[in-house]
Amino acid sequence: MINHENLKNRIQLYSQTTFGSSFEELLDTEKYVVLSKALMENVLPLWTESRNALAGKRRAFYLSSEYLMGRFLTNNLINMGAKEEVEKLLDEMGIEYDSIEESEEDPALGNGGLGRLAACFLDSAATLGYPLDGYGIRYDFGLFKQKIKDKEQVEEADNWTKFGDPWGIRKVKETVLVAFRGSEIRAVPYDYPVIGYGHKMINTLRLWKAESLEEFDFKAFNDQNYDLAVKAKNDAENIAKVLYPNDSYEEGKKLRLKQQYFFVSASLQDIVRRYKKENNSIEGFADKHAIQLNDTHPAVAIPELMRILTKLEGMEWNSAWKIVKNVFGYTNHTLMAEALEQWPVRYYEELIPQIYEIIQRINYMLLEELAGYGITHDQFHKYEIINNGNIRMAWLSIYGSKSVNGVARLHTDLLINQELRDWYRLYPWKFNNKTNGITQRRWLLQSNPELSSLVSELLGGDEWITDLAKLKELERFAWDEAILERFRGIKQLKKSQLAEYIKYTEGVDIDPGSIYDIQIKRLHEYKRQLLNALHIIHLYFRIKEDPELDIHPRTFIFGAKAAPGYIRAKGIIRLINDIKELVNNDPVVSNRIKVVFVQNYRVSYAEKLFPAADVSEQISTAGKEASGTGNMKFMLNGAPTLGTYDGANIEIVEEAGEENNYIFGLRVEDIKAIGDTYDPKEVYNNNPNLKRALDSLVDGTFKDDTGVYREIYNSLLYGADWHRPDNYYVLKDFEEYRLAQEKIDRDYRNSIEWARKCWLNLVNSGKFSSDRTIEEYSREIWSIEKI
Ligand code: 26W
Repeated sequence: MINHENLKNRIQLYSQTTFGSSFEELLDTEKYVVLSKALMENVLPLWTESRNALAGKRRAFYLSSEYLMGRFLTNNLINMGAKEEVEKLLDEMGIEYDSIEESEEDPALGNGGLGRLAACFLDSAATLGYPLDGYGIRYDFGLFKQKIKDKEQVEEADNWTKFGDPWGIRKVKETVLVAFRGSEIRAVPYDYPVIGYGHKMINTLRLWKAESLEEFDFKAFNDQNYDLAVKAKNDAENIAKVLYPNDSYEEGKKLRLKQQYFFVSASLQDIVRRYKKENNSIEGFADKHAIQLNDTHPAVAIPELMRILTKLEGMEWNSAWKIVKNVFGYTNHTLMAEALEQWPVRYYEELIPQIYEIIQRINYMLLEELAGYGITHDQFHKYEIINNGNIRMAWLSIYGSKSVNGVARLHTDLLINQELRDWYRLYPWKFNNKTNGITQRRWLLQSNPELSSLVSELLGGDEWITDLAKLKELERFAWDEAILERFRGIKQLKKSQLAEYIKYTEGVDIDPGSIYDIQIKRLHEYKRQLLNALHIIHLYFRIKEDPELDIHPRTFIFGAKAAPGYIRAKGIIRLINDIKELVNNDPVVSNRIKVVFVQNYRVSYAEKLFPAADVSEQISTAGKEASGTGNMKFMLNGAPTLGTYDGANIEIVEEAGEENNYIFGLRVEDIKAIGDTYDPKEVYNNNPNLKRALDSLVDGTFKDDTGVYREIYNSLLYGADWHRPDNYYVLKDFEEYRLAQEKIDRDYRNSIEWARKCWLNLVNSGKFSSDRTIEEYSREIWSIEKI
């Protein structure tokens, strides 16, 4: 498919014209840029063809402030079906592909689950042939890079384009202007190809860069006012400068509001402009477009589309509203109250007054509608979009959309029965569930080629790559010991590879014969890394008092970034690193258990961790994790879940069997039932193991010069002024967690039985392909057809 001579010539040409020397002499990062640029030529024809095929068709757009795409090169090569060819070609030139692959900066334009979900969705839509394009922000700096220094998280800027951005095409001609009060900003699009697996369709991810209308004020410069000379430029560029590092905590920063309006306005103007090129009237807009709001971050799209339709297109308010209500869908990704966006009215007035006016009118319309339903004034506060000086973005999103969905069954049930109960009563037809999924292309085919080969061999083909439900046909091999042995061998290999990488990146020696027990996700109290940590402390003391303790060696691996302002989360990172020092440096204990904290957890690190896992830690407080998607990546790579009845864990064990997983702890109904009667001190006083572990936070076991361990200890036993003691039931769930861990320790020793559990997880993971999720969105919300 790829003409070798041609590609080689292009590679040499780009090497010379871009970096001034031959390809062989370039740095790996430069080789990456040159190779990618050269490959673009193989992408363009299909990309153009795919765009042309969209003319007149109904299409969907995904608006998201975050995309965690992961590295492009390998993924694009695999999806183009050209990876082996290119590897061979490089080999002929005496160049190793792997080091080029590893030199690519991992673009971290997202925080966690929400951003990675967006990336999986784009991959699935392009693969299945659905017309779904993404819109977002081309941040100059992605999520901070994390280093651990003296046990603590240190943040560094992530200049992800410093060696170039070969997959992004700057389309200056399609620049649009975005108006804020008193200033206009240029939004310049960068297009990234989203190549479907099998290379049959290429969709587009369009990310906007913020630029200034005026580059430079010459007069100010002449007057030696250098800062002023570039002020307009800096102010404009600051809008897309950096991704806000908060995940599930809303901070209400003006610049963040500017980011939201900036990319939303640019995207909608772009969509409308394209539509008008093909159509002479805007009336039919809703028939041709579905726009999905990835959480409320792009919710300002609702009043912005109203503005465009009424003020620019001259439509009547009511006809415009009909269109708006038929175009948008809203996905909710969290039940955490502190993550629900509310913007102070004064920010809107100050930055985008033209939009605030429209929101006010939408709010009046809502109240009139409520009155029409016979809802009395004293009930209005439950629904008001503008309430108490704030704009409630979730309320705006629900009112202005035709569909509202949660991301796992439990999550949607909780939305309907609790958080959004009042809205559900009003518009039951809007509510629906779309359980999340992940793309098997990146999370199995790419990250675990060895297991992929075994799967293809046993299935006699590779249809599973685009039809994950096929895996179910492999269920019968769960009783074939020869196959289970091969499966075990692959896991062993992935564990050795990870051990080598961890040695290289973290300098820690780990034993591939130990159980790899992995918890990788953002650091948050509700995710309860602390529960895991306390249990390790407990094991430490157990081994100290009984060095002969009969346990299988275990390696506890953590990866997590904390929001820079989240003090307690940072304290937990420090604690884990303190435990790591204590455990790994103890000659008796370190032969039995080890602790690793992988620095700068990100997509490319994740690709090495999931395939090597023996145990998947999914231990959030029941009712708090909307879905989780890491849980699915572990399952797909054959790791049983140690988890609570929360998010998608419930559906995972429903598919794979409870007997093949380790479920423990309080359920949503239990938490409801114990309510205010819960007293963590009682639990603490009655459980010596727990008491000993928890006391270590304050008894000098760890040096606590900042007092953060004392603060964590107090938060569990006494609470804080903003929450009750042990708000996340860490102490309450400790004993059941410990017992579940003991069971894992016993079960793991029967290696065939264990392999069978792992296998049954793998073969039952079909439901969790994002292909399935995208099919559901396409059919039930977007009403789009495959091209
Ligand atoms: C405004 C601050 C902020 C930033 C991000 C608040 C909330 C968010 C996201 C909604 C947090 C998030 O990523 N949620 C995760 O979404 C995943 C994809 O649906 C789910 O699998 C995770 O359970 C959920 O935590």
